[in-house]
Amino acid sequence: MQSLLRSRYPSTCEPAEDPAIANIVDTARYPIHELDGTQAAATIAKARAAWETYGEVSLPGFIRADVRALLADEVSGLPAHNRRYTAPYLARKSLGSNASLDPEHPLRRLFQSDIHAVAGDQIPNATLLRRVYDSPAVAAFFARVIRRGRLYHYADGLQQLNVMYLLDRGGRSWHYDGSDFVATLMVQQADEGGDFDFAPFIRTRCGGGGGDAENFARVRELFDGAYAGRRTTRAEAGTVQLFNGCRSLHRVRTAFGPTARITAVLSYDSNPPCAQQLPSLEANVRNYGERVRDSAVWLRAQEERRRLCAGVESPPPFETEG
Ligand SMILES: O=C(O)CCC(=O)C(=O)O
Repeated sequence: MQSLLRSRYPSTCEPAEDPAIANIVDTARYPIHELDGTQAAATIAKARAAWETYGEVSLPGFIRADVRALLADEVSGLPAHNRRYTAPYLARKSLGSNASLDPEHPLRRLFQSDIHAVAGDQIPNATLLRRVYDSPAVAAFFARVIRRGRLYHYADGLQQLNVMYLLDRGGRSWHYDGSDFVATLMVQQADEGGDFDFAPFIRTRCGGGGGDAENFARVRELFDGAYAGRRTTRAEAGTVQLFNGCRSLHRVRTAFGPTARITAVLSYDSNPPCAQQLPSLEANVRNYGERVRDSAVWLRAQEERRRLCAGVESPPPFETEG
């Protein structure tokens, strides 16, 4: 069983050359190995403009066309946890009971989700997907676009890299993410449907916290199909999307057909590993199933974190929002 935190911890994403990544990433289109060159400057400027306006950047053709089928093949059929639930878009305890609200209030609406999540420890090391996630050149490029000095791998081995399957009639309902930056890679698109809808910066701050910041009137418009700010994308395989999901409400529409919609979610953090806030055991059990509680995987990760972060005050675990 591989370590949850993986052996590179804590010096992940060190700026470094990674010429072999050109076998996977289309570096002619995205010159991630020459970030200070003229072509990279133009690519980064365009991406930054989208990031700042919409909290979203699509990078079509980021993965080379000749490796896409292999990449998909390597991450197809991995052991996954089926998350199937009906819930309001926000289920935060701090907002209190929804029962007394106006029946038309957005918190009273219920939405269905049906997705299959592969946790990071189930994704083999020898996959092209891992090469992309582990690449310091890729992380450095993303950091430039979103104006972070540096990005580190997320130190929770279950959440750092995920694969999500949407099978026929699967979908993911409206939700926010717990972090302000995630990179999603479209591995394989569904035959039909599977469009990504989002409402850029519809809430005023990450975490919301109820009250004015949630902008419930606008969310109600969104759910009624009357919100003018909604945007929709439908990525082709090989596209990377950078997304700020903690202020922008988003969903994946129902996918149809025998071809699974497969995305990979690559998680990074601006803080070094020992300063990162990691998910609680309960949050991981919800995301990846009871095996997390029952196996040695979680205990070993906690032990490793205690050892590596001895003497560093790490933030307490949190309950994920997404
Ligand atoms: O699969 C996608 O395109 C987006 C997934 C998503 O909503 C999320 O990771 O929060």
